[in-house]
Amino acid sequence: MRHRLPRPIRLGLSLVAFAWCGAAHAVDLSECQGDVPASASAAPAWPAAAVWLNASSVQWPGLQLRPGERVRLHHARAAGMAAPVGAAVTGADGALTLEALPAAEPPAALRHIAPGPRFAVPAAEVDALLQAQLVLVHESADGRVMAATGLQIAAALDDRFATAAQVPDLGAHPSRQRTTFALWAPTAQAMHLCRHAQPDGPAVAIEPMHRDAATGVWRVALPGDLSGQAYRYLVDVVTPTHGRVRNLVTDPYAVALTADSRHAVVANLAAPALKPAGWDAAPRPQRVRAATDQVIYELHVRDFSVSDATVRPAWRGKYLAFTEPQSAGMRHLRALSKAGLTDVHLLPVFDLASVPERGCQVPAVPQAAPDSEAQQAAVMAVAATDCFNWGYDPWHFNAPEGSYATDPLRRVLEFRQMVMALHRAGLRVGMDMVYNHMAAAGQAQKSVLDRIVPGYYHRLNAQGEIERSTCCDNTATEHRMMAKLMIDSAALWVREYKIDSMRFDLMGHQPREAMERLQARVNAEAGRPVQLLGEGWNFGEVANGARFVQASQLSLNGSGIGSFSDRMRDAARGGGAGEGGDDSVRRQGWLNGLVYAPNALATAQPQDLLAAADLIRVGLAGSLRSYELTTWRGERKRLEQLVYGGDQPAGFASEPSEVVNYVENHDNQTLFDVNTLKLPLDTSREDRARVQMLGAALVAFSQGVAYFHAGQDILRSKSLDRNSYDSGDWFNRLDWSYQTNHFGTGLPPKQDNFGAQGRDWALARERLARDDIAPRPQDIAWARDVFRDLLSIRASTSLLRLPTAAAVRQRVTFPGSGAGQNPVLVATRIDGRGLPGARFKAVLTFINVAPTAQTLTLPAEARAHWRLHPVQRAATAADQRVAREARAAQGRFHIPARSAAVFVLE
Ligand SMILES: [Ca+2]
Ligand SMILES: [Ca+2]
Repeated sequence: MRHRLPRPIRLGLSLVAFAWCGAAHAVDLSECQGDVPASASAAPAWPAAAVWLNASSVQWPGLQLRPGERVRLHHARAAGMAAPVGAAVTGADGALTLEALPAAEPPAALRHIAPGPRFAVPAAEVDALLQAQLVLVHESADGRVMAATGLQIAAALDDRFATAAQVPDLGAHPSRQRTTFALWAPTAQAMHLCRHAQPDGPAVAIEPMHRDAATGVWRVALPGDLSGQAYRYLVDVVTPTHGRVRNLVTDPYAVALTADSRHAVVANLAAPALKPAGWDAAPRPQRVRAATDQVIYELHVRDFSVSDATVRPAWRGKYLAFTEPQSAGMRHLRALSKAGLTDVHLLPVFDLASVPERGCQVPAVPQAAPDSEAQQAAVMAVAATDCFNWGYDPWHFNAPEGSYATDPLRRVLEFRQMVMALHRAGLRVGMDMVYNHMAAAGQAQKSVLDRIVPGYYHRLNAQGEIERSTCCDNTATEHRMMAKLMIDSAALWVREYKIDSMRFDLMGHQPREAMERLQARVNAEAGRPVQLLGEGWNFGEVANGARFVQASQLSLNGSGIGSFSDRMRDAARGGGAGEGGDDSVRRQGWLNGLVYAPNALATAQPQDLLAAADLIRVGLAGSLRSYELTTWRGERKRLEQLVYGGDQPAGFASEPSEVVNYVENHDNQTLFDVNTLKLPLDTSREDRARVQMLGAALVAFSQGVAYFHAGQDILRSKSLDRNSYDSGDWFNRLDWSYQTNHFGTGLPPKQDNFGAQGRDWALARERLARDDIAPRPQDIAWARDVFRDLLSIRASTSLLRLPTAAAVRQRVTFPGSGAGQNPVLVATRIDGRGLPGARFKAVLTFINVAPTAQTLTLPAEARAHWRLHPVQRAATAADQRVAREARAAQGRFHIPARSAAVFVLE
């Protein structure tokens, strides 16, 4: 039920006076009680096709205005207007006849709106207009409605209230003398604070708030330190869909929350009670000097420990699991840290909407056949109320998620305990930030931003509907206060939680300009560089710069912000994200048999393998625009001249810090699973493990940021699930006892894995039912140890982590490339002369993907004394095939089957 005002309120001349007036006769404490009500969804009174260009003009795209006709802006404080075509507008308080303005190009920020006439709005009226229901009407000479539209308000608010971006204290701020509350809501007609003495107890007080006319920020200051008290706001505001409402809503700047985000909680993050012992003085790992030093492990808090029997039961799946130093999981992370891992990147850990924070369900999953439908049926039956979700559904950006705390009221303290424990293990902590959409918008129960400033925070299409290209209700980080929220939030995490690095979900939906301001701000807050990377995909309503210069792969170059690279990923894995049916088998990659080990459905031609080998080299050279490669056709080309995906440059980065190399992350199938689809069915278990480690070697040997998915090192499988965001613990768990990789634990959930006519399930069944695919413990242990050797090799020399494009151009070459090459064996030579930290005079890495040994003869190296890398020739070397069989003599390099070998000049 939506919450309508009890009676119309008359508008006072002074907005402040109005707020007092409203408090005096219209609001009582009962309105503060209970849960935030859900409103039935409703269509807007009018599509919002007209757009404010700034605080003094509007444009009506497509309007044809003939002589004698006019455009009038009708307004109604209490909403409830009607504008029926052919009749007169009803319910308005008044109307302004708008003067036409000369035609002009729209401002750059509104480049996407269609042409149409423009009209001036009198500046003196704008504040009152923006608080009222508005309808812009095309009227005949006798005042009948010919057409009516709502208005998109963002540019007017960004212009009129520009100084709000400098407000430093949005949210609740307690101190000994007083506690201040501040919320930006320039279109609100009134605002009250509901205060609860106890979290989730009844509201005990309702306080009127006062509007600052310059910024549109509403404030109240109350005596005393109110830390620990809960609060919400009552916002009287006109919505496009529900007329004037009184919205009970939490605080988008809340730093703490009660269970399930029912209330915001006042908290002083500097208070000793919210800090683990030693928090302030605890040292942070100092192991990343250049962004390319990062070696990242992407990990979900719950996956990490939910099935780890060495963690006390109450801490499994929780932040505190990281504080069990002797658990199997922490031993695993410490071993990776010792080998060279620098960062753990956590999937979303801010407050998310999709997991109950108390009383989540744990499904009883039956023991059933490896290809049975029964397991996924049991998991999916409770998916909406179980304890698992990836968490890409942000609710409150500035508070930790409560389901990962042992008690949602302890979320701040326990999050910090996790950070401290990871830092103690030598690992930096990165967060996955999801500012591109919200869990909900409009008058939905879990909507926050849109119930405070309706129509402002989300990106709208030409009809005023929220764009949903990201899956969900897209935010508009090109709007001043949405960008401020994002930047303030990122700053809070680095300042208050010692976050070391950040990854941004669908970063291409955000302006580069906002990301660069964010970068400057987090660096300043932290007093150190905070490395940023993200998904720079280019799609949706913002694609190709339609609205702004994006923070996307192709337009981030020069920013120093990293983008995931699909170039090497797709060449290595084969096919691409989102493929299904026979394609998911047919389209093999460089790692899993393309041409040289065809599967039953394969149709690829030799040139496909040659082209893939060149894309692998693109990745090894950091996907740099300026790097020159001789292609398999014998042409010398800069990587930006090489074509990828039909219409894109293969090289997109200016500097190696701008590329993130990976072959597996939480999206799509794990590498083990994709290889299961594409490798010939009779591939041995040992070879499956070897192929997986060739993928890891590719990342470890590439210039740029190295990025791995948790469990990639222990052959992680999701039983072929291609989208496990809500597939429960069952399809997402990790086994740090190294007994199983969870392949063959049932058909993956039907919703994203069934395929056309069930073809994907049929292909899955064929594989899951086989008893010769799932690895044995010794295969998992082998992969685990080889992976650590690969990290040690990367850590051993700065040559695998070159910080600049100039250094890559100067030092990296690809012997054996060009025309006439052997595409199954890719060699990379990196010259070490004069480079600090190189340790070797030169390094030569080899990856042989073929199931047979390969030899590369390099006459130029005939006199050099190449030796296997110390890690690979040590008695403890994990890959004994390489230790025994890889050889270099007189410029002949012999690389055993399916092996990655590194030679050095000492
Ligand atoms: Ca939550
Ligand atoms: Ca779930």
